[in-house]
This record gives sequence, C-alpha cells and structure tokens, in this order.
Amino acid sequence: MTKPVKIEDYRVLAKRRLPKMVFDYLDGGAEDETGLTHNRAVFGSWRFQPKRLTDVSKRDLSTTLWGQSYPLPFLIGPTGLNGLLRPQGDAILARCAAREGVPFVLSTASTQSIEEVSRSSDGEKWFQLYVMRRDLALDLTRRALAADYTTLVLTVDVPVNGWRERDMRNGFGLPMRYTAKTLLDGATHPRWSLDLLRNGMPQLANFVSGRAVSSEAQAALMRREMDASFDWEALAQLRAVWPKRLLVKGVLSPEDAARCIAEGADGVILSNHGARQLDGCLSPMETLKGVRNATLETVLVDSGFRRGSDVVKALCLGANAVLLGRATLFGLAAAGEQGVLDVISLVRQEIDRTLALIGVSSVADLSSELLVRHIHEEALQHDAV
Ligand code: HOC
Repeated sequence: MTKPVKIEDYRVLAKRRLPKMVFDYLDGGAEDETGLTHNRAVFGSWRFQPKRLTDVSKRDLSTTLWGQSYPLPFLIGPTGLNGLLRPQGDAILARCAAREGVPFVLSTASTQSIEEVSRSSDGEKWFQLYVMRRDLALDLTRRALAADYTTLVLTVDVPVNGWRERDMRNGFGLPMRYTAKTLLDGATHPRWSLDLLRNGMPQLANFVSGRAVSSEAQAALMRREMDASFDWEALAQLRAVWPKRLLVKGVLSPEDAARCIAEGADGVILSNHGARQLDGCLSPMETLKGVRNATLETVLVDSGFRRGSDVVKALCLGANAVLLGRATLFGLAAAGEQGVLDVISLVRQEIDRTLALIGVSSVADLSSELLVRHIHEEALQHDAV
C-alpha cells in the first residue's frame, strides 16, 4: 500500500501484520456484530449544513475539560491487551498522548502495570477500572492514586462478558493455548511473532502470571469474572474512596447520566464498548443530545469514531471530547509509535478541514444547528435523540 491516508488504511495494515486471532480480537464485536455496522452507519445519518461567508482562516481545535484547555478535542481511550498488538503498547500510547498534550486512559486489562505505564510518560494519565471483586478494585484504585493517575474511569457496561464469536471460533483467550492452528497463525505473521519474541515476552509473562495488575485481579480478569452486583450504592462507595475526578463509562441514557452526576461523578462517557458487549443497543451518538440536555457536566463519547468529521458531529451534538479506541490501535499495530502519531495527525487534519468546510473557526462554536438528521436506512429509524 502507498502511504495510508485514512484510518481504514491503518486497519488494513494492522490486519496484514497481526495474526488472525489477534486482529479479530481487536476488530470484532459481540454476537452478530450488527453493533459494529450500526456504530459506523449512525454517523452518516447526520449531514452537515455549512455556514457560508464566515472567516475560517484561523482555526482553533482546543477544548476545555474541567477548566483546563487541551489542544485537541479527542484523547486515547482505554483498551485491553495492547501488548498483544505491540510490545509495551500502553507505554507507546501514553507517550504519544503526552506528546500531543491529551490524556491517555490505561485499561485494567493492560499487559503492563499501572506503575510501569505511569513511569513511561509524564503526560496526563487516567485509569479505567473494571470491578471484578470490590477488594481488588479498591487495591487498583489505591495504586492508581499513588501512581499519579488524575482520573478514575469506572466501566459499567460489563456486568458479564460480551459474547464474542470471532474469539470463540479462533480459540482466543488467555493464557494462550498453543494449537496447530494458533502456531500456524503466528508463523504466517513472522513480523509480529518475532517482535513479540524479541521484545514482548517479559511483559506477557508478567501479565499472565499476574504481575501486571495483581495476581488475583489478573486471574479474575482472565476469567472475566466481573462483579455483576455493582450498583448505585457501590458507585457511591467508590466515590467516597476516590478523591480525584471520577467518570462513569458505558452510560447510554439521559436518566443514568443525570444519576451518575447526582451521585458525585464528574462526568460520563457515553459508550457501547465499541459494540463489544450488547450487540443490539444504541450507538452513544443517538443518546448524546438527550444526555447533553440532562446535564451541564462533562460528557465524553466513544464507539465507532474513524473520521475527524465523526468527532465534529459528536461535538456538535454536545460532547466535550471523544475517546479514540480502535483508531489509535490500528496505528499502533500497523506501525508502532509512528503509526499512533500518524493516526492522531490524520484525525486532527480531518477535524481542522471539516471546521473550515462547515464555516466554523473553533470547536467552541460548534452546535447542533450545523447538523440535519437524515435517516436513510431502515436500521436507523430508531431515533432516540
Ligand atoms: C482477558 C482479559 O475492554 C475488551 C477490553 C478488555 C478485555 C479483557 C480481556 O475487549 O472489552
């Protein structure tokens, strides 16, 4: 391929470099994967109605979160097992985010430890929490606090694990089982296998043995034993022990968003977990405007963002910023640190160009008046906005 010019090009390169089972883990969704298609299709249901004859010669992409200005209206969201895509994947992502002046969110399911990633960059880091057991969650929370993570992101859309049929068919799971099929998969992707053998084995060994998180947390995580009893009362208890900013991720309704804020959260992240949990649910884009009407607090959003224009649409509908998941991971898998920086640069340029083309010179001036909803697919007739 000649030089990649869009995120999808990085996806194609990632697919080439990764063994099928690793790519499928990254790319796949739950059950019939209708959520993956829906998350993308929904962006097309809003069309821009540009303003003309406005001065867009200078454009400002910065956004403000809790009174602090960030140069870009997107950050790098939490994703698990990034060391499978590239050795030290999370440290790379954290460094790239720091270089661009945006936060990086470390997943509980990282192949590196909370402390190691903290040491790897001096940028702003947030920690995403899965609650497997309450005592383990408390332990992770204390470690994140001690390691200077500024924000805790509590994920609430995994009371049980999503049913990921690609992973089941491929026999993808940890610890990795070595079968003729998995060995052949690795052997036919030698660049990935050699990189892992040369640079990734200590990290993976730490992950599998539990030294990356904690052995108990790791074992529970690998069995995906989530605490399905975690409720509003548990959220209040977590709020009481975490003194810094707290965000709740996985919210999809205005009522839940308003209640999170009432319980003391500093904001919500609207998400359907990149269509990896409940296949038949709404895209967070469809609930964004309703949530914005329900709260004045910070509203972030993820799931399916692949274009700068997608980010601009979310900002028009009231999001304060967007989290990128697979987009930066495609860059990481395809070309390591440079790939992540290239993806960030592409999205930045696309946002900048979109602003100019819709006649708006700053992210702060975006509003829903710039969008017209144009439902052209039967699948999109459920309009929750
Ligand atoms: C074995 C642990 O958020 C996802 C990630 C977390 C995966 C953890 C897997 O894919 O939903």
